[in-house]
Amino acid sequence: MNVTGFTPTQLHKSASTLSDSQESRLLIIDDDADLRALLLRKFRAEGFHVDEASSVHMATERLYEAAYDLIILDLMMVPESGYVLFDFLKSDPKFKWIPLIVLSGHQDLDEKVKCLELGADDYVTKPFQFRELKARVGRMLTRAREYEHIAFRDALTGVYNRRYFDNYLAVELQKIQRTHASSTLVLLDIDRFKGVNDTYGHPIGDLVLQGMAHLLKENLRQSDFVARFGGEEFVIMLGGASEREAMRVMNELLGKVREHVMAHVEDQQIRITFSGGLAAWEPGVSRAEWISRADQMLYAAKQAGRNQCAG
Ligand code: GH3
Ligand code: MG
Ligand code: MG
Ligand code: MG
Repeated sequence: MNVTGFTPTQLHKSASTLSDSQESRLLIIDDDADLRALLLRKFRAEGFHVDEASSVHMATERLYEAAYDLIILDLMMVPESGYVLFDFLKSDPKFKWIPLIVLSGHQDLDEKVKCLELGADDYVTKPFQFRELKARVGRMLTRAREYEHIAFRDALTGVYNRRYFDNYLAVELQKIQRTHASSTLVLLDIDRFKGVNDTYGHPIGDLVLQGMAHLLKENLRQSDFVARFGGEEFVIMLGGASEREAMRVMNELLGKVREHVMAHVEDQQIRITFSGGLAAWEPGVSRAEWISRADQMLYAAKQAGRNQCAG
């Protein structure tokens, strides 16, 4: 559920109602091996994924390797003090949002204030009770998840929003360029949607959008990605799918959407169709080009009479 690194796999799994520990990844940075072992054992027993680092240097390496949901940082470490990490974390957009709890032997007020001013979200002094630390971690993860929801979800439909999609696509494209795994991008646009609004009113239009998002989530795989691209357009990324496979998936989906009653108005059943444009990844394609190719295919599907997909 990492808001920070825009790491899709992390954000992806935070989808809805996970408990604090599930799928959350903590990084414990402390030069005290016994304390690390204790925290590792206790947090793992609570269901957290936990990594450890014994120095500032090792911590920075870990941070580039995995996306963390929360960091617990010891201040007094050798050779470099934990303070060194504040600058590193807070100056990088990938890391600056990761909740940071300082664990310190200092009871000193100046020290506490300094840490909070530098960007620590909480300060716990040693010796501490694990229960309290766990409660603070849980609270912080919940709040981060709430922020994440507001920032990256579409309020009407609950699927990811355009902002999240832009970040997702950037990271995903990098990954695909490395692995050359096939992946197909789909732009989907509801047909004659303006007519729904004009005939039945905006609230019914909203219901249709919600119904559409619901059908998308229900009929695509967990590993597929759905976002509201804007208005009555959605964008889908079918990971691992060739254009041919994607076409089969989308046609199946279109069949389901056609049959689904999106809303009832008096004795009328409201159904819709959509048009889809498909573009498989090709080496060398940029983000903008990829989207533009899907958009061209969408236009072709509309031109060909709507209620179909083109690729
Ligand atoms: P086409 O088949 O060519 O796509 O026709 P269309 O009517 O779907 O396309 P058009 O772009 O003309 O209309 C899109 C409409 O979607 C216009 C806009 O008012 C409506 N719309 C966009 N966002 C929302 C929303 O959040 N709620 C509702 N109810 N309507 C919306
Ligand atoms: Mg120490
Ligand atoms: Mg449109
Ligand atoms: Mg439309």
